[in-house]
Amino acid sequence: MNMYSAIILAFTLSLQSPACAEPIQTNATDQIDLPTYSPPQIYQDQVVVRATTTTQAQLDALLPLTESVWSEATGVGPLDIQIKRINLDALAELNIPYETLIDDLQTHTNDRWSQVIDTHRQQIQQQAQQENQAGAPIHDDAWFSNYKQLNDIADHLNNIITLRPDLASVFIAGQSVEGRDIFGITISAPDTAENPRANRPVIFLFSTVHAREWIAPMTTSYFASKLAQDYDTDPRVQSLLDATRIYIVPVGNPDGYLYTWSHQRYWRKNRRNNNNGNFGVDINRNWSHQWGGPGSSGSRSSETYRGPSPFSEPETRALRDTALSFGSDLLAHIDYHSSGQLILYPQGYTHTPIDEPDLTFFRELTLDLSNEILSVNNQYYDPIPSSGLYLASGVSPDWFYNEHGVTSLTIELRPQGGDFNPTPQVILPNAQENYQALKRYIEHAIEPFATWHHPTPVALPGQSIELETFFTDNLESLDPTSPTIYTRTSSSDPYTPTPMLADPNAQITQRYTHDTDPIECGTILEYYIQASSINGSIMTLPAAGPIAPYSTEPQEPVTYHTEDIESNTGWIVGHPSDTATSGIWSRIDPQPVPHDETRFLQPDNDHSPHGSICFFTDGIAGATPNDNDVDGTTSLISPRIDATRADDTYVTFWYWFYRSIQFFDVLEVQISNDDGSTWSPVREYIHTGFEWDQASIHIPSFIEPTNQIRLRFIAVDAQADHIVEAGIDDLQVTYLGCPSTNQADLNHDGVLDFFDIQSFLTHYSNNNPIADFTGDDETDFFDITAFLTAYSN
Ligand code: 0X9
Ligand code: ZN
Repeated sequence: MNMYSAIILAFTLSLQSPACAEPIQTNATDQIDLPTYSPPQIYQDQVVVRATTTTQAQLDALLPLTESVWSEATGVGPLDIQIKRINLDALAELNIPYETLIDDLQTHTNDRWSQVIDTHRQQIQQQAQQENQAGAPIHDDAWFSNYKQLNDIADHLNNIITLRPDLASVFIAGQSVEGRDIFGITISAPDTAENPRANRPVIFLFSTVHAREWIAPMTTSYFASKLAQDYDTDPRVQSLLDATRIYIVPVGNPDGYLYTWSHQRYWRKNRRNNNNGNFGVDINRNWSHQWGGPGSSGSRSSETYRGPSPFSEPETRALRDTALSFGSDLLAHIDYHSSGQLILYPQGYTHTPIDEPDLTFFRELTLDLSNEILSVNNQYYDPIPSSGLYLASGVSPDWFYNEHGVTSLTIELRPQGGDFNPTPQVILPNAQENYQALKRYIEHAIEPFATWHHPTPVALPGQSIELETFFTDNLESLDPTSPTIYTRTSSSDPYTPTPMLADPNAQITQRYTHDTDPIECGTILEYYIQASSINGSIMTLPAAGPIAPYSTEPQEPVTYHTEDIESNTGWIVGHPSDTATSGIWSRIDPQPVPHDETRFLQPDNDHSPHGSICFFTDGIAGATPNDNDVDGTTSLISPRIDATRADDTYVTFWYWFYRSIQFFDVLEVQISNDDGSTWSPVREYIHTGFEWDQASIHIPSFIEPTNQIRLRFIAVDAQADHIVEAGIDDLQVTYLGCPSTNQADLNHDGVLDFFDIQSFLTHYSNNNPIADFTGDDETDFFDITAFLTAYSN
């Protein structure tokens, strides 16, 4: 062990003993007297606009004119920028259209400042009244009714450790450029002989490496006091804190944070003096993994200046060293930012996705967290890879995940649009919804060695299926030879054990598979999985093993209604409530519109392998991307669907969605069971995938099935300068069952009749592969003969 690790180790050990916890020292000169302080009026004659560039040259000319980029994404297209009003003329000269978001930045900032001061006054009064009765409680929602200065945040943590030294202690992660302590708090159940703290794995959370993101330290401060408060009353929190140590650093960039209170509300970086009058390094471009790559700047004046070398900044080093001090105890990490309502998983420096099965692991995890958040205040957080937002290199999760195999996320808090000044009323609901997600995140992290199994895939009659299961080493390592599957096809038989096959390992997740024997229709396969750690802990999936196993019954998706859009079978474009003036849905072979060198915002082709037509919002390319896109709302209504043939009827369809900006722009899907008189919401697509994506909707989950079902697809473009493109193709209606044995029973109703002939002829004339009865990839005369032969049997 070198000297350095020895110090780290000693430091870590000291954290484990709450008796050593000294309160965080605050510096009175760091505190502003809110009612009397007047921040310098430096935003006079500045505005925030959304400028839309169409070429890299325009963007290159634009950036030097800006004071700061507010959008999460810097790229050609719409960009939110802070800019001097006098520079707007230059935008006009550069032919860059813009729309004003904040007309007078100084007034806006002053308005918010007065809000903070008014709330502060009220709070002081309330506190004075309360303190006459009792001391400050460990957690008080009222504290979250306003933004708090650095010292207040330190006091908040100090209050927690004073009231609950058995649960919490504070620590210093390191010092900032200007020498301030980067403080944090550890929350964990009391240290006991049976469950020593030192054995518990660590969840590491930090926030506010970007100074202006004021909602972030409020969120993580909420976690600290709320966890401590809930420990006594909420068994769920108790078991989480029994199992882990939660380390929270609310303000990763204390110098910058103070500077946003005292000098520049919209300061982002740390306060490094870069000389030449330039200050600040972006701490979230200063981590070593792929440092210097795309989405970071080598220019000292840039908002995303990466610093002279990886970990050049003491703030980044403090967070890194804290993480390293946990060694292999570190299970999971989150870096909280604002804004945009996003749950970002690795990686950020490249569009190349991470390897499977980690990718599936992160997708499922973040979708789950998004649903947790949604359940609290109905706020949607988009779970996407960070590169889906924009490329950024030297960001923290890339380091945690790629260099250390630690599950790691960036969460962009409220609001949805890029405002660093949401009103103080947003603090509490934002914290509450994220607290809900945090609890789930910790639960995912602490299974002894996390294992999960996908919902059993549907077995096709007479075919083998691949069952898969996943393991993530947490506290203990999986014995790689141990995963075994136990199967049987009759409940009176014993189970047969078979070792599962290991797939090549990814960074954090190991996948094991088993191919079953072919399963006949009418047979039920029951199975469970067992594995052990190298320490001998046994994990059974599902937990009750042979007593309540997983089961699967072969079922085939039986498609009895197909709409390939090659002919119009009753689709309706338009609804009285539509407002779109352009970009109206039409049946068309879409014309390609490039987004960048490799991707299209409007595709070259429809989705069907045969044919070329789909529904698209206009679908003509136009002179610029913003021509012929949707402005307003436009509705497309499907033909009538009969959903009464089976209990579980699904509609699947392929959709395209592109939007140029995170805003209210969306592709909404609604469902009706009364032929379009009334509509209920089904889905909202907001993520740009640059490809056709398949959606599957289980009708009974949304509406009472009838034979009068219709779907309505509404493309919404909230603002004319946004680009929105949407497409729909290949809609099918399907149920799961054992299929009819006669191939000519095309509508799968068990009878051969006129409807099957009609269906055959429609498919035949559309060259639909369903009409390819001879299976030679062509629809020709021989298929008619083959159909008639099958029909007459
Ligand atoms: O740019 C950042 O550091 C984060 N966004 S913020 O608006 N808070 O500055 C997001 C980083 C996420 N990573 C990638 N987009 N690659
Ligand atoms: Zn940020």
